[in-house]
Amino acid sequence: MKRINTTLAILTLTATSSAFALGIKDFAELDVDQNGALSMQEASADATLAQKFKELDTNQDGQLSQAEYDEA
Ligand SMILES: [Ca+2]
Repeated sequence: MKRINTTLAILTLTATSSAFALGIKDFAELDVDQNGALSMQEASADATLAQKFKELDTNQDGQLSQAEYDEA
């Protein structure tokens, strides 16, 4: 039940982000290994996100955190 609530919270957040407006896939959907960050390989499942990856990776660790993704 807790997991379902967390999922709903994530979906709600995603629905209000501009990433949603841009038509970028959900963070949770892109995070295939569910480690809480998107690798370039995971991000490349979405063409728009892949294009913005370097710009969004503000700490340049080669991964997009949820916070970095939310800046899309
Ligand atoms: Ca990941």
